[in-house]
Amino acid sequence: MNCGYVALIGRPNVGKSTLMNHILGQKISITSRKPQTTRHRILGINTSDAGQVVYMDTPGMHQDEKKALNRYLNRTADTTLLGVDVVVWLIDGLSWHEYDEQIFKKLKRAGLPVILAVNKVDKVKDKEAILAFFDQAQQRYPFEYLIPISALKGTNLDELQQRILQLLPEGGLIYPEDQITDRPERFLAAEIVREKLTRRLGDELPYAITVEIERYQELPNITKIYAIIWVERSTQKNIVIGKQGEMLKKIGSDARADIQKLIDQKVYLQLWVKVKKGWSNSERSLQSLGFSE
Ligand code: GDP
Ligand code: K
Ligand code: MG
Repeated sequence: MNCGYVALIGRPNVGKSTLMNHILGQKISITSRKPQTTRHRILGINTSDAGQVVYMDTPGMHQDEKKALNRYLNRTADTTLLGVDVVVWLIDGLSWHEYDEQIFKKLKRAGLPVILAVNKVDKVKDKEAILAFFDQAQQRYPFEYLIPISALKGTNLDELQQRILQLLPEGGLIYPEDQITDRPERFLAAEIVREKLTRRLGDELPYAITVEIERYQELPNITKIYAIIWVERSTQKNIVIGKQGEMLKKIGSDARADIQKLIDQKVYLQLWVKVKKGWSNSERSLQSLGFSE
């Protein structure tokens, strides 16, 4: 069998987390229309008779290095290429962006086998254009394979997985065959709460939010989860809570449904909103909130 590590890389919002979730058939990595949704490196492990593929989902690179949170995200994205066997580079649309030029440079240095996956082909009408783009891409970099996919609809994901397996080294399992991620359930629960916040709140607010699980109690018939939603200002707290608590209630029930699906057990979820001034801009607050690698 073939076993190894695969880095999923590409600009924010190209669909890296959506791809990993579709392949695993579970929500391991949260997704949204907004960049910076993924903040942590998360492993998704897919084991079959043919072998074991360990996907590494990563946050994209972020421009504004003044913020401590962005520096953290960039460090995480930067170190991902160390130690992987294969790279899957996702792009969205048939053109290169400024950000992609940085990726070309990094890949040339790393010298790893790379699959170029053009994602969101469900939105592309002109299929001929994809082939023309592949011709042009191959002149820029010696890609092993070029595959059009839809992470959302599942198009060509079987082919993608077969190609990945072919490129992985022969060897034994890296993780036990029933393990699907390296993150504990309480981490995934916090991420699901953050996904609902990110999806329901306006464009800027998600960046000021982090979620901390204060208590995670696994009882025989129910799992009780007590979470704190940290924001940076009291005005943000009011928005998260909403009129008569409506917003917080919606976020709680969305999150509870997804966590129940994930852990396959009844969930009681209690959410508190608290203010910690400037948490995203302080290395020390980041550490105390679990941002460490
Ligand atoms: P990431 O930042 O690269 O991890 O991107 P996400 O996985 O969070 O996806 C960003 C957005 O693109 C989300 O709204 C996804 O639903 C959407 N998306 C991802 N894959 C596809 C796809 O194949 N087709 C379409 N139409 N949308 C997609
Ligand atoms: K995103
Ligand atoms: Mg992501």
